[in-house]
Amino acid sequence: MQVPVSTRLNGRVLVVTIDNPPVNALGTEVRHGLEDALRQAQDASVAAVVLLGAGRHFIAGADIREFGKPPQTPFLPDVCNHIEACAKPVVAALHGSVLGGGLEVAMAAHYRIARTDARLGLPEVNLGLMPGAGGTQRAPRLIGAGAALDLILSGKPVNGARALALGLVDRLAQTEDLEAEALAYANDLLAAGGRPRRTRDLAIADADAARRVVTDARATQAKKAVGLFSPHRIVDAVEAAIEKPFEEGLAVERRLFLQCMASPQRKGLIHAFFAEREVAKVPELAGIQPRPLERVGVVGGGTMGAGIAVACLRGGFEVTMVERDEANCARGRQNVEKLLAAWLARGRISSTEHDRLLGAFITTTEYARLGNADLVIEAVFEDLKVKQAVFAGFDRVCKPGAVLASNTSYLDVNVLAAGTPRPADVIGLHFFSPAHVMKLLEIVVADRTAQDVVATAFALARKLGKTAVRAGVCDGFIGNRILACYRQVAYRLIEAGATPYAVDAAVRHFGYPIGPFQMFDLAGGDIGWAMRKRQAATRDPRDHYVRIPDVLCERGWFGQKTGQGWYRYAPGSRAGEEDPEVLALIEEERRRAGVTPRAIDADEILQRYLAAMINAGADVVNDGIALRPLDVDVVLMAGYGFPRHRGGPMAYADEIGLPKVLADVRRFAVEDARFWKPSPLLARLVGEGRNFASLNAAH
Ligand code: 3H9
Repeated sequence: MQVPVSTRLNGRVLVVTIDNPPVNALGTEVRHGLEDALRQAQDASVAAVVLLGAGRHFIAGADIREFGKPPQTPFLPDVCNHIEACAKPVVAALHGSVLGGGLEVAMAAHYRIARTDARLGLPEVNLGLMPGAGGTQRAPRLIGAGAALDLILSGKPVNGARALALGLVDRLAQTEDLEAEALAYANDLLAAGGRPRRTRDLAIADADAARRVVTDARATQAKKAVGLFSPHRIVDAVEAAIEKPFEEGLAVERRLFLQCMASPQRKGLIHAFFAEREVAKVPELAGIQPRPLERVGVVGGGTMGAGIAVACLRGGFEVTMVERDEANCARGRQNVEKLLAAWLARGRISSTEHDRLLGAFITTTEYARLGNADLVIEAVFEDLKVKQAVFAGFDRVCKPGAVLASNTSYLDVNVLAAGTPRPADVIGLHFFSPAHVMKLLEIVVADRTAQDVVATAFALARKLGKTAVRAGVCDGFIGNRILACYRQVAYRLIEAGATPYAVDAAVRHFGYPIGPFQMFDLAGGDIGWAMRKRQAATRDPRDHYVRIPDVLCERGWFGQKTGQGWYRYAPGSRAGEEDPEVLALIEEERRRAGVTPRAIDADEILQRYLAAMINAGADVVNDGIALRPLDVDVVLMAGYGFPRHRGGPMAYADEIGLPKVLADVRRFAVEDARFWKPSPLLARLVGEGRNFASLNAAH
């Protein structure tokens, strides 16, 4: 059996190595191992201790998999206190991730040496938590209350050089050999008669300034972290570091940490963390090697094509963009240059990087230039005929084995594949706009797509830093198919009596950054209108159809780009104002449809909106379009703004209970059984007393 903590005496220095792959998380065995090592350090032969992490990281934090289970001794705060209490100097040698509990261990050590590329941070807030092993008490003592609050509230790590400047570490390693340098540091300390230097004994610099920092942070979080639990507890804990003796501060931290641990937000965020990693594990791809991938071709230089090109350039690929004529080539190039220039201006890339990326970019009108591409992506107008013409071009010029991808958001990838003599190479890559920013990529696997093509798409996503989710073929795949359902509910709600502003407010209150009507205004109403017009001929006349969005579009009110949509926009402003004219139009349309408006409160708005979303999510899983409920969660969180702290709609449904969701759907079905059809999967799970998580676990 592997020992997660080993010790070895080097001269008079006890080298303690934590080796708990993949990230040296501080699980129970590691905590026991550290306690044993500290006992060994009491031996007279030991004069100093060096703490090291084996592999790529020092320690990435507490073991998140243990959260929510009965806690096991020894507890991490006690282990940290014991490290700090050690009578011999303890040096922490830091590389890779030094996160959460890992940084808390390091701060409890007496001295710290780090590699410049180490990543030191307290990211607990991203998991709905706060540092719980002394971090809120030791960080302000080491680096001051302001820097500590920045580190803990942002959750963002700093590198070794920044950590040195902050006073979080004492020395930077000058060579690759961190162990040798840490040993040398320990021996230097011993030679100079160095004693343990305990963080707990440090006074917080300028307590009055620290108090002002806390007051400011509290005010900022009151605005920024509305509805979130842990950020406010973090400010309270840092305040305790200033106002109370160390032991009392630790007790405050412990109490608040346990409150965070018990909150549903912690559950939701940790589900999000694991779900985002789980989506990359597609069972059918085990052991399948991706195809080689170096050169990418993009057809279409509009907003989408340019965003995809920039994402691919940043991912390290050479990109050839094809447009139909010189004018469009120039426009495509300009679009790409604009995005790169914006990154440069914001410091996201250096000027060297900017020039390198542009150097890897070619525009051309000749399809033949795609001949050496390993992957081609079409990002042309969302029309089957247009896309089929592009695929015919691919057939002519692409080398055998090239992956042929469509960035369609709705169209049938099977039909596109059937139109080429190489259907096994065809796949859907549904990027989200703006494609160089949005994290989500739906990988749409058609019936005849080869498995190594799917593996190549996942490899591409990894290189682009995107969260990829496998989706099957259907109208809208995972995300847009579900969106189509809850968008309908939003329209029905305003027809029935709610205002768009009340719907948006309720959805924002739930945790979305913006409401659906704000989203429609942002995306532009014309696209959905065009689609509704296309679908009009095939729409079942028995389906209830809400005409209100069409009425707005008929007036040319497409949203932000026309200055008027569901909201009214002052010239140059993106902040919409409520518009009495829109309310009058809605009123008129209700009269025309014979609807007597009724009062609908925020609870009902959310019940309907979320029930439609969850029910559609269950259908998507039931039909095999999504592999698991967690895939639906990731799509809606990464691409559609569903609040992460609620863990996605399926995890949220588990939280409120599937019987309640099913009862809601059945209750609404009494009014309109054609729209509200309980998902067979939802009904089956309720019948079996199971939840969506049980399906995630079954994979
Ligand atoms: C904390 O410390 C609380 C304390 O203050 C108080 C306690 C009392 N535990 O991300 P990757 C797994 S809270 C368990 O793909 P990368 C991960 O699931 C913690 N498992 O690799 C994956 O497993 P699998 C504060 C963990 O190289 C594998 O490791 N710390 C943990 O892209 C590889 O992960 C954090 O929030 C963990 N802590 O990124 C840090 N971390 O292979 C969270 C990872 O089965 N971790 N795993 O799918 C990270 O940010 C990234 O994992 C890291 C590596 C940057 C370290």
